[in-house]
Amino acid sequence: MRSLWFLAVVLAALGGCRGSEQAAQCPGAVAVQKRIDCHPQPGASREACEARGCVWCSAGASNAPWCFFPEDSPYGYARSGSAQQTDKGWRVTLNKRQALSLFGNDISPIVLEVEFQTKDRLRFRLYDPNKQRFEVPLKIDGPGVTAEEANYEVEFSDDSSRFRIKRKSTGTVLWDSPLVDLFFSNQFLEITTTVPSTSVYGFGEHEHPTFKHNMDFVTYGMYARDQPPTSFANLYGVHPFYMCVEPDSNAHGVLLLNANAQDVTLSPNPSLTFRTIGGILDFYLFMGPTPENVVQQYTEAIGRPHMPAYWSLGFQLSRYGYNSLDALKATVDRMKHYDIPYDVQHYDIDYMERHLDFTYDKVNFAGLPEFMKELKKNGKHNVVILDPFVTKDEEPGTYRPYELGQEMGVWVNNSDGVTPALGQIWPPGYSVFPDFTNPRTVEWWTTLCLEFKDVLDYDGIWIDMNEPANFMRGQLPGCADTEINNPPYTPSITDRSLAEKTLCPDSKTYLGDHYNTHSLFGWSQTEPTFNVVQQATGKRAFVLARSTFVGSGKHGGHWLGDNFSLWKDLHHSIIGILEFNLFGIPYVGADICGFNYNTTYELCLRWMQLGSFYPFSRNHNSIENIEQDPAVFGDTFAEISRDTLRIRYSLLPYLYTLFYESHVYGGTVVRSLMHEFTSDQETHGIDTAFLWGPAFMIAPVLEEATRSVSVYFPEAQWFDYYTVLPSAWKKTYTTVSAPLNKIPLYIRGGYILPQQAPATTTTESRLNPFGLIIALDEEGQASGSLFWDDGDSIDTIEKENYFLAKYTFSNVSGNIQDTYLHGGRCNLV
Ligand code: MIG
Repeated sequence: MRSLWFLAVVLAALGGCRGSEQAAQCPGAVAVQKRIDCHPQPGASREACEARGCVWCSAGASNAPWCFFPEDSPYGYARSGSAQQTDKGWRVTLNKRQALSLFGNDISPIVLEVEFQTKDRLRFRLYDPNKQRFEVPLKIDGPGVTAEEANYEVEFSDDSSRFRIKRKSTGTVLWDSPLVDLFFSNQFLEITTTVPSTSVYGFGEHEHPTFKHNMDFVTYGMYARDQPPTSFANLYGVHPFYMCVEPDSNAHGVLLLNANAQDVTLSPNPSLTFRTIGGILDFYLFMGPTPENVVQQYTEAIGRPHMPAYWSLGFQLSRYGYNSLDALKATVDRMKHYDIPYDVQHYDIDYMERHLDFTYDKVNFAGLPEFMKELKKNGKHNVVILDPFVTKDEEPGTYRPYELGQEMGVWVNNSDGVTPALGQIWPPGYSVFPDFTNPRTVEWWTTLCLEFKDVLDYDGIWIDMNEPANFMRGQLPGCADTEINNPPYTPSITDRSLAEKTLCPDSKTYLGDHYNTHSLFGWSQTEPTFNVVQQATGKRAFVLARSTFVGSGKHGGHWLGDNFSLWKDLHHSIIGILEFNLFGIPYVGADICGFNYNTTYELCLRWMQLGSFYPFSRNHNSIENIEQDPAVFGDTFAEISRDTLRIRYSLLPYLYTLFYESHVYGGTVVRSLMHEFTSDQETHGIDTAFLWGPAFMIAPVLEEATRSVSVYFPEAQWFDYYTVLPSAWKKTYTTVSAPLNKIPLYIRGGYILPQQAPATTTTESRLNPFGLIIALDEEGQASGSLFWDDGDSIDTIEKENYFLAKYTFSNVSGNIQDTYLHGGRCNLV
């Protein structure tokens, strides 16, 4: 009672103080929107703030920091001497200005080096010239261009106090960093830049409430973590990449290639403040100028998305906790009963014997090998889950994965570099963690996955828990209290702990301290898994990875993790999918109907409708929740799901062609309206609808008990997918009807979309007649293309084993509606 009362008084006092103190009362204060946090860790006080030489003032915007750098900051660096020419650019030395330090161990001098890699890609990095620090093992290089050839201009301000990058063609300043706001100490690196607008997208992995960011002093932490999507939490993967749309609609992108625990603050100035606790500040700027160009240039640098197998574009079923083959069979039977399109079956950890990798439960899943073969015979495909931890506590001589790994020395070690780190996760006893940064581990993993193929005839592998997850805070016996385990600054991540739910930062991996390589764990597992799946199956690989990093899309897809069966998660899934398309991982989806919690009939139905248009379309559920496959809710539900999935299946030739384009040219598959209608500011904030490529709009219902959707139609000729009628809507919101059995879908005039009659599996639908949807623009023109190959051979593109058609159409009658109807579903000969 007393403490409650006390709390109330404190809150009232804080409120009063905020309300009455004016910004003008802040001595020497910079404008509120320009404040940069001088006390980013919790526990700021006036005393602590002033001891750092910073200004303490509680007046101003509610989210603004109260402790911030003064105009004449006692920190930062100053340029020393003139620039030296290098191979592809120049470098300058920067010296620390004063002795004062925020977090100790400042490094001086440091070097700012600029590389003109291509005309649209600039690398600029800040590093310690006297000591090799950790760098992400992802080499991004370019042939080099001259300053004249580049589309950007790099300069210092006249007084050398700021480092700037401009877009040559417009003069827009894309990057502007005051050197006084630069920090480069052993465990704290910080840099701030203004950005030319508040249309900023990206940074992951998070559950962002909007696709276009709120920039009201919002901070996002990045550090791989086994964490169900929650606002502001750092989730499974790390993608320090953003895209910004400039006021004149040109777009650029920026990558900070750094794998250490980090955070970024988006401020209203507008500006961005990056803080990381290790490595170097290694930035890459991509000039666009269209949003699609930005993603193309980004994936040119980090690796193009892999080409998925055609079957993996089919609908997929999964659940954690079928618990028996019989339960699984019952699900498959009712899917068949309703003839719901369905291509892939996933097997979660309950197929294993006591959660042991490379085993299957011979009691509850007796007959699993035969069952998988049977599904395969029926044109379906199988995906098995594998976890990255191996129990050490089986009877000697009984568990080969552990014994072979032990013999080969493939585990992540304790800080001594010799004894394996022991955590506790799904398997019984204590587990060790394979260190995929070690080539020997890759050998071990390859051997086991190949052997396992003879046990279970899988087509793809789902790699879960590779943050890596651990149910403890650090390994046994806990983390020593050292600077590496408890750095002076811990970024804004959940629990402010680097060891919670994972290993201690001082653990040793082949590439160095876990402190540096933690967020690369899943990334380093993805490529070897991709390679072994190819080797084992002789076909195009399917790898579904939970933890991703810059470049993961080259070898894997991603699902958005353990979402909840809640309406807000339905909406958030669109944002996550749009973001992963920016990150070069277009093969992405969320668990349809929600993973955690029990779903409801209506939520699940709306989710089946939306999920029918996820690039990776899988209904997945957690253990102990009610069943939620599309056949379990009765006739009506099943019929609606079947109808929606049939639309998906009929458009798979279009989706597949988009994946081909993404694989070859690097753009997105699913994209926001902003990508296509960039100059229309209204599109910048839209994340309730999205597009497949340039031409197909999906405008789902995202709210309960709602039977209509407000859809924004940008400037184009739009056709209703169902009625094939042209609409008069342009640059306007229109409320369209969406009864329970319908998800609003639109085709954009000017495009030709290949399609094919649907079937229960893609194996069958691929044999069906093709058609074209020809939707004319106002000039009576349309164009499009079709990529076609056998759907699952490796390297069909490299070997030129494919068919590529380009279609153009010019209207003769001048009647758009007629053309759409008559040309709409013709067969291709
Ligand atoms: O601790 O394998 O995100 O999809 O069903 C949970 C069981 C482990 C987390 C995955 C989820 C999967 C579940 N896994």
